[in-house]
Amino acid sequence: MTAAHKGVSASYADQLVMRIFSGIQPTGRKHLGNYIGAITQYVAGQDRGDPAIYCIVDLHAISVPYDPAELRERVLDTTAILVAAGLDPDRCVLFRQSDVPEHSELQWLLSSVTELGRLNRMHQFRDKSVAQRELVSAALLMYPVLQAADVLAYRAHEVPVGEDQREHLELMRDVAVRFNARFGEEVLVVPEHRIPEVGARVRDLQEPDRKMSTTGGSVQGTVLVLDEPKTIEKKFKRAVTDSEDPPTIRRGPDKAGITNLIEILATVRGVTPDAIEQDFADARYGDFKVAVGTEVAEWLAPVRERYDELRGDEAALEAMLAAGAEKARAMAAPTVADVRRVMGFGGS
Ligand code: AQP
Repeated sequence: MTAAHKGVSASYADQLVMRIFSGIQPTGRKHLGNYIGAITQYVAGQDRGDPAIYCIVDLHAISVPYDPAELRERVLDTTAILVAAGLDPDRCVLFRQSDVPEHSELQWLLSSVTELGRLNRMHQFRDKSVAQRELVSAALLMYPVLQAADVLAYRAHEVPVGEDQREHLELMRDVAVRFNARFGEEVLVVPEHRIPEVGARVRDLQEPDRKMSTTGGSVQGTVLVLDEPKTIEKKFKRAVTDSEDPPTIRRGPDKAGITNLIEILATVRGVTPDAIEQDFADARYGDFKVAVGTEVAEWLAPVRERYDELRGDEAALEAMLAAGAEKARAMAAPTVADVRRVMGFGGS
């Protein structure tokens, strides 16, 4: 048993190897932050996970105002992006959350051991409820409990996410610990998060003090996976830097824009940020921005091309999701059965 498995009871640790779980929102507008912070990690996880389980979280999407017809389309967009990026439905479990009702059931059951005050204090809830012009739904408040149910249903050990999800991960760990203590059996596995060392927080190119984001960012500062290469290059050319004199390509707390560009290029090249600083030691900001833009555009081009091929065949995407849901249910159902048993539901 590794340190990552320390929350696992002896019986489950014996049965399980390394289950990875992560969820992603159904939007057709996946950005470079999602791509670096999550999707590239998902692809790498396929070789480590046994299995790696990836869920398109359409139930989460209804926590803010949405259009039902569009939701269905966006699920297919996201499926196509993930497969285009390298997810292989034969090597991982890829499915739509609402196809597996165990998620909703477990959410309700876990809400009984979740502290309301803690949900009220979650940063994402506070930010999104303040920004919400229409109804602030109870679903927005309950979002982290559903997220806990997503992961705990699979007894996953590892959750690859970006830095912005750290608080939700902590809550889900506490829910698992509290549940096991309350019902006296190690039914749930306490998961660990896996946050990448570089690229955990890709920043908006125009407002580098904030994360690149689907809902909160600037249009010019948000690089979409499906942007045309020319658009990507233009967005990087206009990236905000700083006024250091002489201009220096180095990371630093007062250099959010340049630090962001260094980390992005390090991820694209698969090298350390130090190596990027050395390579561009004598470069001017303008040349550096052009280099990053060109390399990111080249990096994403095959994903966009493959996406176009896949997105045209909706029946194939639906079949992929249905097969994934079947595999997912087979794993989630035994956990929910155990949870129900220890909570006192059903006949003995
Ligand atoms: N800027 C980011 N840098 C690194 N990782 C990021 N993630 C999100 N933004 C960044 C990670 O992407 C994963 C999937 O996110 P999601 O599609 O489920 O959407 P989200 O978490 O709600 O993030 P968005 O897309 O930016 O939407 P907003 O900000 O509008 O809520 C997650 O693992 C996340 O950590």
